[in-house]
Amino acid sequence: MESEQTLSIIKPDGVRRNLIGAILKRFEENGLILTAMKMTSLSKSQAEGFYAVHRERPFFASLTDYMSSGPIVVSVLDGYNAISKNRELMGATNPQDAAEGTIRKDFAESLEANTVHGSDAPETAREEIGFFFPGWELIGSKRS
Ligand code: IDP
Ligand code: MG
Repeated sequence: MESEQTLSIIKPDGVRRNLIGAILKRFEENGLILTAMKMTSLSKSQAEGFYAVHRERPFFASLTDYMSSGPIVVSVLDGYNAISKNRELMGATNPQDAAEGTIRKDFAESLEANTVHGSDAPETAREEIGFFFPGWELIGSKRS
């Protein structure tokens, strides 16, 4: 089975409410392997770059203000079907629609402050990992 990589972000609301450990535990308990990780923060213009795909959306200004409002924890998760596995653990974008037991159902504050980000496809995962991590910070297959 070929493993896949995805990018996870614990958003400012998650870090602010001391949820880093609780969220990382869910990844580990569900077989996703952390192969890069750091706490950092985004400037407004970095947040605009990261979410450029949403620049025409009405929530873009507010979303990028929020994403640059405090520290975030960024990780690379490795595993079989890691992209969809992570999306499954996260739950639906709107926490009101998220399934029981998902991160967003259990922790999200609102549709915007929904605690976690996860890449949605292999190409975006590659781009998003490259946005945050230079190659030498990626542990990859050396981890296990
Ligand atoms: P995703 O994070 O589940 O992939 P996207 O549609 O890619 O969802 O949206 C990116 C982020 O933008 C969401 O996680 C959420 O923080 C925010 N967002 C999405 N839709 C809305 C909205 O209608 N109002 C406010 N914020 C939104
Ligand atoms: Mg998305």
